[in-house]
Amino acid sequence: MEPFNSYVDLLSGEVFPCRQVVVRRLSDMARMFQDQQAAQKLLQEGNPVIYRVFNVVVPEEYGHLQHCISVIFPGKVGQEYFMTKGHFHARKDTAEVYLTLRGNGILILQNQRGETRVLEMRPGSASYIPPFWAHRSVNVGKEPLVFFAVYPAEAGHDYEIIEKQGFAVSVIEHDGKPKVVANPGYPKGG
Ligand code: S6P
Ligand code: ZN
Repeated sequence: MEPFNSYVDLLSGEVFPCRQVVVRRLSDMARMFQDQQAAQKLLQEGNPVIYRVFNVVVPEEYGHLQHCISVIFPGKVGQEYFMTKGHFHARKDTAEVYLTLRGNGILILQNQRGETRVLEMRPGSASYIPPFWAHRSVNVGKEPLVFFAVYPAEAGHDYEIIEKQGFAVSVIEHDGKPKVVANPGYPKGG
């Protein structure tokens, strides 16, 4: 195939040209938030967009590099900040790099033993997600969190484990600041 450029608007995160945009609203992931009462209220008030992903389309084959921009909007469900669904890669032995372009976030990582790590996301942070770590990004700031991701094109996404069990930690606002807390719903022993 021919080499090509894409262009990123560093403020909005929009990619040009873009043939594939994923839009995640609260209704797509409402059960992932801790405060179900707050989630239901927000759903009734208008079902906000939580994030968008602008994908550059490349063949989903070994050797290619998938790349995209994610934009997580600022906001909270109860005290919990807007976040992505989070996933393992379907091919768990594939890594990923996130380069944050705008905003402030926390990247939650969790391995198959249920051990978690968190990394800060701010303009200029290049976060390395090694193979076998599930990942979820959380916008803890007041502006959109915009980051560029690149990963092996054959990696795929596995949302099932996270949909069932969630992550062992959540990020909530406490005294006006983000705080990483244990998730009471997470099954003990991973
Ligand atoms: C893909 C990469 C990101 C996420 C995006 C949305 O491997 O990690 O592009 O897909 O940030 O998150 P999620 O969990 O809904 O796919
Ligand atoms: Zn990923």
